[in-house]
Amino acid sequence: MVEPNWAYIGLGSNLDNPVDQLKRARKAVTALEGVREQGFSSLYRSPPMGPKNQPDYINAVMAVVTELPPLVLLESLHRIEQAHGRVRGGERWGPRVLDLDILLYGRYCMRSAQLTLPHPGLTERPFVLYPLAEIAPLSLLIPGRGTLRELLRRCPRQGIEQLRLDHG
Ligand code: ROI
Repeated sequence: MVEPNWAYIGLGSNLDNPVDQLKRARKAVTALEGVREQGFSSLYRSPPMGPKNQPDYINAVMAVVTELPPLVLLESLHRIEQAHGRVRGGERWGPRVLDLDILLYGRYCMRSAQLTLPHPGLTERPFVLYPLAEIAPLSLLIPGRGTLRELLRRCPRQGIEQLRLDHG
């Protein structure tokens, strides 16, 4: 266990009832020992980035405070993905039942085979930045990339649809 840190987790799914996948994943993350939920964005629908021959994605972002070190948190998220029937090692950028990514972990910067922080896709993905902006301050510093406000300015809100449904 380490000192509590803020972390932001990206959730995505485009198979097997994605809205339901994200609701169940939220519960599973909240139930982890050493993890407390601080916020959860709306759900967003967007066409697939990458190969187009797959269903639209549902995405959301979750804020937590955690005492788990980054790689331990990552392992816990992988276990949740597996419990949801995620099979790793499928087609690169192919469809998935559940994807849980650590987007940010405090001000940590790291690059290892298992984990890169901040998440390398964060800066240009509207389906990550706009939900993040719902639950994080615009002054949030993305280490090495500037503030959330600056990233939003460079990333048009394009192709994402905010779902108006109760996902509590
Ligand atoms: N595209 C969208 N819209 N949302 C995702 O979460 C997502 N995840 C992926 C790839 C295949 C890159 N495309 C995506 O892993």
